[in-house]
Amino acid sequence: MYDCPVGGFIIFVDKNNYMKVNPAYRSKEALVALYNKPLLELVFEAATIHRQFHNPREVQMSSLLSIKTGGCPEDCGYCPQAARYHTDVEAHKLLSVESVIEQATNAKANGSSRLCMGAAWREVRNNRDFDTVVEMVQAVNNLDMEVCATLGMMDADQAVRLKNAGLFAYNHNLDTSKEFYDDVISTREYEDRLNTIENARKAGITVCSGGIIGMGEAIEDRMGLLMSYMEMETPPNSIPINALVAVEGTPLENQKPIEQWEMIRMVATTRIAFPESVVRLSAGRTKMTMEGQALCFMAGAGSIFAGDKLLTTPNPEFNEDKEMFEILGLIPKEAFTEGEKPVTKADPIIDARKAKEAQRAAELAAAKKDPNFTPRKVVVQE
Ligand code: SAM
Ligand code: DTB
Ligand code: SF4
Repeated sequence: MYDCPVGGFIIFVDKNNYMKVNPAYRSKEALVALYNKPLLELVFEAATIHRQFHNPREVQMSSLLSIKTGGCPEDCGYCPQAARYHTDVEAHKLLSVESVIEQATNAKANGSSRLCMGAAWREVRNNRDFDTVVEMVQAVNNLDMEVCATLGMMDADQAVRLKNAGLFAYNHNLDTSKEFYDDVISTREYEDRLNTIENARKAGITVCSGGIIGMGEAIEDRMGLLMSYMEMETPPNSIPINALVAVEGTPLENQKPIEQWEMIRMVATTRIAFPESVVRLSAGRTKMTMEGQALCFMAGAGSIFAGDKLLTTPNPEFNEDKEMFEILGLIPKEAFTEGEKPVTKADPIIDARKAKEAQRAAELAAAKKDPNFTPRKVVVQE
């Protein structure tokens, strides 16, 4: 039961009456008609649904952390991290586990209950870097934060390994409709993305998948994206809605910014179509007013990215968001309200490596005690 801050009336949330997809909007035509409804009617319908399935005062603060930046071999037309485009993004190798722990701890102290770690990879590879990411997931799960990762394509075994490390969510966006997709990306197929989402789902990881508006697509494409989720056996637990951040040097650099009304419509339509999912108001907030964002929360947005940087592009300042929460009466959402905290299990690959390192360290310490010990000479070639 919630004391609704907006209408001032009491709403009962029937947790037994969950509805993953709204049967009234199972076709693209129905979704397009919904999206085009008079704005305030659309927002009212969305707000009504939102209150039946979620606490309207709670908005999750999530922090994004780019753990491996730039130099990506893919050609996603929106992305400043693709190596082939000349943008200001400086490529950076994988962060250390210690640095991730430090940044996660700060994010938690500032009210974030989820950390989303992003890597500019085409796909996950079974190498030392992936072992390090597994350690990062273990460490952040130990901080009692929801751990989300977005690492590109991943196979079923890799998904299980991440789940065992304590991964709560995997973010892998379809980005747009099947029809418009080829206008934006050519180096990986829509089907590849669906497979990765399926691998996360099968491993028991919650799915976070959404898209970008403002790339030159039609309203039918925005609704086509939602139709792709309608057609899944289970729709995503979270649906991030991003407005394109047009970055100089990318093929989409000259795209005209969308009106914030379009963001509100997209959030509201997604909310109505998928009543249980968390709709995440994601990239593009720097171009929105507080009033525009308020309408998104009214229409069912249940999360924002907090902190002055997304992965590589700017986001509103932390203090601005703090003030917005105070003015609108929003409360940062606690971790694990949408699912249980995963249990971190031992990882055989990491444990074997650590055992080997410990053995080497012990051997070295013993050798140093030997009076005849002389360190091996390292020959540096000119
Ligand atoms: N490399 C991984 C992948 O593509 O799956 C993970 C990181 S990627 C940056 C995550 C998502 O960020 C993309 O799928 C896209 O939806 C979003 N994104 C990237 N650049 C963006 C931009 N300029 N504006 C809005 N969203 C963007
Ligand atoms: C998502 O849908 N949006 C976030 C998160 N998932 C990983 C990423 C937005 C990135 C915006 C461009 C950048 O900062 O590089
Ligand atoms: Fe690479 Fe991901 Fe950017 Fe595409 S969106 S270029 S896969 S980092």
